[in-house]
Amino acid sequence: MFRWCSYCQSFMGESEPRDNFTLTHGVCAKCRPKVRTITQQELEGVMPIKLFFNELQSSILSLQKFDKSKIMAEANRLNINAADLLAGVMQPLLYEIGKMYQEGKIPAVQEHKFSMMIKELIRDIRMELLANIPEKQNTEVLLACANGNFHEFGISLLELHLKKAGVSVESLYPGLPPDQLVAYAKQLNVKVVGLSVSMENQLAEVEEVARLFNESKGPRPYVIVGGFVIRSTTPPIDGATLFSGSIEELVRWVVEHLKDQHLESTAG
Ligand code: B12
Repeated sequence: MFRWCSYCQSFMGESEPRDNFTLTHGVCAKCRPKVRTITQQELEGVMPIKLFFNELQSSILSLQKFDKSKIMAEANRLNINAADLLAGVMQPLLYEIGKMYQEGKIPAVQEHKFSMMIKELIRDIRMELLANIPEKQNTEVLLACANGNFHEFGISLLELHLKKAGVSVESLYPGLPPDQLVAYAKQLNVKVVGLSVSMENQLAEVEEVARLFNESKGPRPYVIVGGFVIRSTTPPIDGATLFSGSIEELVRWVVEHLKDQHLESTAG
């Protein structure tokens, strides 16, 4: 579920069950000290955001056109910041769209049109959020879609959050063949490679990347794998960390691991 603070309307991240894509309410750490008992506000504060989500969902179902500026204006009126809009409204909507399409409730064109709008939204938000963040010279993290994966929004969202946290990130999509990705990561000398997998058949590509890093000579990065498939149970991959946590947990994980010494390949 996607939790929103009833008091300041900030997105608090995901909670269990992870396969439930509805919005729910809570109290964020900043507001918690001000709140002594559960009030009507806690129950009702997130209602306008839920309504906004439901209206967007209905407009997808009724095959309406998406008006990006109207959506942004409504998010502004509701005091939802740009990063929260993407992570806490658009992300669950995308998951819902996947379900609607799978159940035959909407045609593929509707999913495509919504995806085009999200692409533009991410571009706008990226410019706004990252405008004042200076670029570092060296790349610390390389994010890439697994070879054959065309689902780019996951890594775009992670890139935004990592950059906001001061991490220097390069993203690649669509993915590269494993040998080329490994060569490029080594050339950049990055500490972390994050790979995104949306479908089971892309897991073999990621296993191959981990294997090539394991067998390469000299320093190698941490390999971390996430994405829609990894949200459910996936068998372990030798040389890679499977990550199904929230965006905030990922940012903490990366920042922590950037402090480590470079890993050495097992091949020495
Ligand atoms: C939008 C979309 C598309 C768009 C992608 C547009 C784009 N430019 O990205 C288009 C239309 C191109 C598309 C194509 C296809 N899609 Co599609 N798509 C989706 C949809 C609706 C949303 C995906 C999305 O953006 N979600 C929002 C992002 C933010 O979430 P996310 O990717 O999960 O990322 C989050 C986490 O997983 C994590 N994360 C992601 N990556 C990483 C990486 C690291 C390192 C870490 C730590 C974490 C992490 O962090 C993110 C933030 O929380 C999903 C539905 C769904 N349930 O996901 C289907 C879905 C993924 N697609 C699906 C399918 C089948 C396809 C197609 C095969 C359809 C077809 N027949 O052509 C093609 C495949 C293309 C390909 N080779 O990859 C299936 C996959 C089912 C499966 N498991 O096999 C899904 C699940 C829909 C469904 N229910 O059937 N798709």
